[in-house]
Amino acid sequence: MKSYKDIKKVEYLGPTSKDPFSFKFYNPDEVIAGKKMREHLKFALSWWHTMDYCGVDMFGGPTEDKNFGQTDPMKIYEAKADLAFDLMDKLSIDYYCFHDVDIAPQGKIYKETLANFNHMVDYLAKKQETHSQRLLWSTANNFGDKVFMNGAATSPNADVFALAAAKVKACIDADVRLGGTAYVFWGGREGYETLLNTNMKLEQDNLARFFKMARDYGRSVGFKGDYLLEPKPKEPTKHQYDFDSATCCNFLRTYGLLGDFKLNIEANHATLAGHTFQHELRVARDNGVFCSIDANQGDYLLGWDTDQFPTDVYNALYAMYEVIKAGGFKNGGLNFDAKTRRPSNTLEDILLAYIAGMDTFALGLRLAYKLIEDGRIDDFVNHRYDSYKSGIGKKIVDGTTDFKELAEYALNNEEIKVESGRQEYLETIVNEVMFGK
Ligand code: XLS
Ligand code: NI
Ligand code: NI
Repeated sequence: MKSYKDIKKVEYLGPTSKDPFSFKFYNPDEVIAGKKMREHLKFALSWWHTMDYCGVDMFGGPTEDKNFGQTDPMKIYEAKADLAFDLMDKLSIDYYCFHDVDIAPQGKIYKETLANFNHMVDYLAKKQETHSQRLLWSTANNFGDKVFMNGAATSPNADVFALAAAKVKACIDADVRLGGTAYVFWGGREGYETLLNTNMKLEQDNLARFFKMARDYGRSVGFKGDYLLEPKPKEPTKHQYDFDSATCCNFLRTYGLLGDFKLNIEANHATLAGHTFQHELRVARDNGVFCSIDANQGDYLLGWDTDQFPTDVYNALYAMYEVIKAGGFKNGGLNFDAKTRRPSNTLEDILLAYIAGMDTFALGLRLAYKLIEDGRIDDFVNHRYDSYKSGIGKKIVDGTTDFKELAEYALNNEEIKVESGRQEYLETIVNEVMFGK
């Protein structure tokens, strides 16, 4: 396979199909709970993994060629764009996400790079005229170039801070042009290797200054979407400032950025932080900052961001449960921040990988609704806190008691009956919902 042009569209053939190039669970226009599956899931293609990544790892060079038959640098990137839109058409994917460096060739100096970028933004705008896909979010790669080795907005060098700002500005402009509804700040190298050379307070203050200027610029040019932090605890730096959802919430609250800023939660980053994906989503939901997802999965035996396509249905179910409870995707969506394994080096593998990820989240969506309709889990959680609905518990919740009264109450309370958490039973319910008839 040389391109996606001549292949047939991937259709929904249902769970009994053995055709590898069909969806078994994702039926884009099927309505579930009043909304089409494609609107519930808002799938997005990640440009960097899909159109650029060539299988390179620390031990070896490319296993794939993604120049798509072209040699002129700009033609290579135009070919990538053509192919990306064909691929999205074939897979019924409605959105895409990119870093500035993913979509256009690097120039010798930044001026040239920016001109190349703007050329490709025009090219994408043209593609959008004949295709239904839209940009979901863009982001600046402020970590790859050597000038960012000490960070970007947290670099000790103000010239680097300025360059980072220029790159974010260009991406926000692209967002406005291409209809993007979010702008993502993944921390890149915003963190530290050793405190021996780091003024953490100044770096974090500068990061907040950077976010505020980005927000104000975006609003001044009509960007109405959400600004998103993408938590990650480590890699590339030893300690990333946006460690996890809770750390990001604290940062946003401290610097008065809540409202404009929300979160893009990545499954593999949650694992690296020692949390489940669901935990990170729950923290975001409870703090009113849930917006978008970078769907992938890690390997529990490996301590880095392996960015595998998600195939774990339990995690997809728990993730979609949180998404539904958070009111669904609005400005965000579900971007596959995932790449095929190094030996899966053909264009067919990319198709198969997306089909796997999309079917997994389609199952997650279907099963999450089943679990909610079943009602036993929600009901259990609800009743578990019954003691706060009347008597002393209600007083605690209403804020109408104090330690004096509580101590008095405890003294006169002769027998405290604490109920079972019933974890094993609840896990069985999930299995029944997943595998029962
Ligand atoms: C890296 C991040 C990155 C962001 C976008 O670990 O996941 O891919 O999603 O910069
Ligand atoms: Ni990501
Ligand atoms: Ni990642």
